[in-house]
Amino acid sequence: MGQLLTSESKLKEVYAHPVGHDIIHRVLTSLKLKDALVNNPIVGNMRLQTLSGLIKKNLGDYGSLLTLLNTEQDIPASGNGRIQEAWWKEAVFYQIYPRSFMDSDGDGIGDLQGIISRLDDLKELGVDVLWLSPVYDSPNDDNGYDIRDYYQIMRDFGTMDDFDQLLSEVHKRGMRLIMDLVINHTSDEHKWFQEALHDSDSKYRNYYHFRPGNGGKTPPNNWTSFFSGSAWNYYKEQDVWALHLFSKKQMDLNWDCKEMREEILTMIRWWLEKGIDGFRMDVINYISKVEGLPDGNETIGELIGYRGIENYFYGPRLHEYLREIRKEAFDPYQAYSVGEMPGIGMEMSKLLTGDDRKELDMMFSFDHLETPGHNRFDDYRYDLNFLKEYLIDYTEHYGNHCHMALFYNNHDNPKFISKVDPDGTYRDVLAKMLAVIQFTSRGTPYLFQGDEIGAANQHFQSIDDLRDVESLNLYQQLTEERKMTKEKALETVFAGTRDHARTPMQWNPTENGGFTTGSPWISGDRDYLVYNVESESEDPDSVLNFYKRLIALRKEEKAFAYGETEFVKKHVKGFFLYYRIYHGDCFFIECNLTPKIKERFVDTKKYELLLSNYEKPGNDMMPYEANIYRGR
Ligand code: ISL
Repeated sequence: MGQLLTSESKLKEVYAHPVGHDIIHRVLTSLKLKDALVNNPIVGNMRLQTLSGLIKKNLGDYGSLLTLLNTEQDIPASGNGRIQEAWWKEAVFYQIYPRSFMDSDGDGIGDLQGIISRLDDLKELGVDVLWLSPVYDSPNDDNGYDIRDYYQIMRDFGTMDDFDQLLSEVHKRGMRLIMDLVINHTSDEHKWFQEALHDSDSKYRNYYHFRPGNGGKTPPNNWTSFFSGSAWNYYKEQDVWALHLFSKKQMDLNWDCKEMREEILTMIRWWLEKGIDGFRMDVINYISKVEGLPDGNETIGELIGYRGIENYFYGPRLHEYLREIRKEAFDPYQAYSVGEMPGIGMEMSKLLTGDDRKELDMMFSFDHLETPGHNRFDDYRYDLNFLKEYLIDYTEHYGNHCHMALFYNNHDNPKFISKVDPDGTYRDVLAKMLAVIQFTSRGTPYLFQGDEIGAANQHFQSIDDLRDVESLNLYQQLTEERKMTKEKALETVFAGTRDHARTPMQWNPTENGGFTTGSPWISGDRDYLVYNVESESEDPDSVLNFYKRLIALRKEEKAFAYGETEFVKKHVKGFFLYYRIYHGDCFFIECNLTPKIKERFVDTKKYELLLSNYEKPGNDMMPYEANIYRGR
């Protein structure tokens, strides 16, 4: 890349750097400003030093940021060139949260036999690949994202025989299965951690981030955990600290330890040897930490909400470790990989997923899940114009060597549809319109269980309704440390709790939505009486049947996976209009992003209507109307 960036560098020079680009883009977006501002000569020519003086906000020592930038010397390849075809660019993925999907034995917890019993439903929907949230042995402090034994199945979910049966049943139906790979941390009950903690001479000490105790006075650095409080546990008996970015029982692994990496690679190969088709990699961008684990910048910590993040969200050896995993474990099995990467922007993503880079196949970015200035725990109305801008930006700039993951929901977020339309007035049409956008944009669609029936947020009543460690810790922090009233704290927690996504899947209108014959580990409200797979299967106008038609259409036409996209009137707010063009085939998609009736923009009378979320498009566009046509 050449020249190193210093405090003398100009803003436009920083913006030209992939990491600089993504950081500036993030800051500008959060201030509701456009990147074009950097093209303004006065702004673009401003030196970093001047800028930090001007905003009169003590940026503190931004040396760590410059180091972060200067560690990345590569630039993304140009996005031109032919798009390479791949099965995963054409596939429909479906995420299963096993604990809440289907219970086969009445203990109130979903399990592997439950999943097997529902495979035909998924096949009929048109799903090609299942992604299972973790099913490994775990004490469940974070519902399986705290793994105690990578080689065992969680007892609640069944046995390894059940797993083998699941895998073979999936393959029998011509589908694929990918597993969750949680290798940034293990449970504190993992035998490596236990040995490391109890024997300071054990080789496992170096598998984690241990630091001397000083009698427990001050943690080794100021980093905060994503689940509230300091990122360090103090172990009194051993007089030692250990790092955990997530819960107190999720201990971060030390990826600079070669022996630890070897063990992880062996484990990955063991699963691939069984025949699974790949992995979704949990917070994989956090694995490499800056040497010495230096303190986090206070200002960045305040802005982002978590202190220390600049020291690990794009660590110095991240590329090296990803390449090692790919070469040593994935490639020999042609395994597929999608990385969960909070905080990674588009240019950095190109360096992590470009098909020339030999790192990952795809990544999940979360930048579209909240509109600028909001976070997950804010109670607000999501403006779909932001989603449109985000998709246009990726479609126009991600290039042909990267492929986008298209999703609205997962197990870590309240329902997207409820952010847009909190009282559910337009629930069905909106669910269908979002589906149209997801399945006709360029990228690979990922459904989360329940998307296909239009699942919405729950009406939780009390803190006892929740189970998630993040929500419970936050509630405690808000009421005890920040002295918020219980009502206010509950409002905040309910707005963002991950438990909206974790209540039982709704299969039929019987008690507990047919999820269990027992008492479910977490309860939803009585929404299952109307929104459930069985009832929706029988209703031709249901969200579920709409999804089936839409998925079938996407599979018939390669244009949706590979076609070029031509946006129409892209600066007109409230509309999302585009053509998808591929080898002479052309499709037109029109969406009204608002709950208002709007005059139609493009004359579509000459086109052939393929799918609509209203009976028949009229002269005006109805609230959240979405149509797919063939023609031009
Ligand atoms: O919920 C968040 C923190 O406030 C998200 O940032 C989330 O934790 C982040 O996306 C990482 O998620 C993944 O790793 C976590 C686990 O709790 C999540 O369920 C998982 O998806 C730790 O393993």
